[in-house]
Amino acid sequence: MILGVLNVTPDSFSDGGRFLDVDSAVAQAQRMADDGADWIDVGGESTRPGAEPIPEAEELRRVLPVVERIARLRPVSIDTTKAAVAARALDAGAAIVNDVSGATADPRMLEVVAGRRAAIILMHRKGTPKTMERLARYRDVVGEVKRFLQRRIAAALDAGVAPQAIAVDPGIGFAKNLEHNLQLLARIGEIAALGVPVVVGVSRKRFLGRLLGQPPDQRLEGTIAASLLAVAGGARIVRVHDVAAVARALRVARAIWGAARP
Ligand code: HH2
Repeated sequence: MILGVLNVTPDSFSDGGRFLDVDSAVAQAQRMADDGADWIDVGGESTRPGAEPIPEAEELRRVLPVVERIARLRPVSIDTTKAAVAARALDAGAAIVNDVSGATADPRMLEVVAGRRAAIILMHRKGTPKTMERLARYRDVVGEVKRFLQRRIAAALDAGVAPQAIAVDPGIGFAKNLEHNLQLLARIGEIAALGVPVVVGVSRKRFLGRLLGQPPDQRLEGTIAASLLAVAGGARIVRVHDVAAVARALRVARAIWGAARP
């Protein structure tokens, strides 16, 4: 499945400032839906390394009008770590919360998701966008990420979130260096063994730039290669900006995987 990225921010690392007005955001959502996105992920606060946090009112001002207008096109996930933003977005038509803190940043997040019978993506990160770069230290990155996600699944279940409404994400690029990202992608099956759908977001990320020496707008081939291999390894959902290209690549890959089965 494909989760199309729609950042309504001035400062996201690859599409910041492009979809700030509601009409251009809605047009981009429509394009992604036409191109094969199964759902659309709306984010109002950049999480790129070093990004400044923004106040709740500003995040709401950016995301709510967009969520309201695109919820009819495709299911919408709201990319936020704030329970109040999640609550308002769910009330405006979103169906899923995508929390890059694994629902640790706001103690009310799981209660909000459970109370509205919504779904949640629990992502692994360490620290915040301001601090995460110096926290990229692990003895066994896959084991640590897996244990964190297992604890967060248990917390979500305890709060009353339905088991079928939980997905996890290893958080590629969030307090991880190149080697950590490669390890997580190579061993994504170990995360999938947790038994809930795995989301992977590699789209245009810096580790691809490190490997290829390309700026964010020229990382499409890397995004496709890493997304396909993640799905081959057991990920169920890829979070991408370039929906049309990734959807086409996935169609070819699926045809080949289908032929391998008798
Ligand atoms: N990556 C980003 C933001 N949200 N959510 C999930 N579940 N997984 C990810 O890998 C992920 C995410 C960062 O990418 P982007 O939205 O393109 O940039 P920015 O945070 O600068 O808006």
